[in-house]
Amino acid sequence: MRFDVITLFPELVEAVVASGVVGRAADAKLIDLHCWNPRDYTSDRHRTVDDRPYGGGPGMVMKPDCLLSAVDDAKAKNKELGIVTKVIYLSPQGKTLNQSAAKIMSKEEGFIFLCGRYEGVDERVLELVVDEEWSIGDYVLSGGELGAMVMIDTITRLLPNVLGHNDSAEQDSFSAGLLDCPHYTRPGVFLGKEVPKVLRSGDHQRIAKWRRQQALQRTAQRRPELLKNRVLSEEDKKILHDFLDKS
Ligand code: 9D3
Repeated sequence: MRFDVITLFPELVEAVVASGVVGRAADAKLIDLHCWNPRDYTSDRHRTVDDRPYGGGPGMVMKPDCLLSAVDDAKAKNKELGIVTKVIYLSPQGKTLNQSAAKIMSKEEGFIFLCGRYEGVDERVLELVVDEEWSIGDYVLSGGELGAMVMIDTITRLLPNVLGHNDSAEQDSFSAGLLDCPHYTRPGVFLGKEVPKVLRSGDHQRIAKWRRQQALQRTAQRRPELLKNRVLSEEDKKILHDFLDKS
């Protein structure tokens, strides 16, 4: 999977491949990240990337010319590589990212992420080159970079061979859409608080059932909307009803 990112802050975005799961995926050449800085496509003495908005008002708008040149270079590179990539604009006006959207995106060959700063980018750039607009949630960020990094992280985790064998890829699909169960490690007693006995019973069937129960309970309690459109197995229904009856 190839990720091209159009950004005024390449060092910020490159941090996403500096460590952890995504870093190892980059080391293993499972992903390839390239940043393109619109400032490198300016030709004036001050390397100006923004200008005042037509119609007045506060803030600045990213100029269209240098942005378009950067996107065109990224596109040309991908064409040379024989890779088909959509241009995604990260913005609060976009569709909100979720796990099922990320799963669909993980089947693509790559993406060109366009990150805005200031009040945003000149609308004509969006009309000319942007295929899709995505947000990462309903809160205000200072620019698109964190959005691009979130998308790179979540898409990368879904690629074949990125997560280890035991890691959650398979487990995730089983419990997809549910909150996680509690986790414990040694010591067995910490500050007087004991690890639930069932986890130390060695009875793997009981442990699996307990974890499922915890996941269902916590989801019902904290994020009931996640269960709304979900088809529950008879086993899950029984676990949930037992819990709801008691509470
Ligand atoms: C306070 C400025 N706002 C005036 C109404 C508009 C605004 C402009 C630019 C708000 C945020 C931004 C920068 N945000 C992003 O580039 C962004 C973003 C976000 O803010 N929230 C969630 N997802 C994303 S993806 C890109």
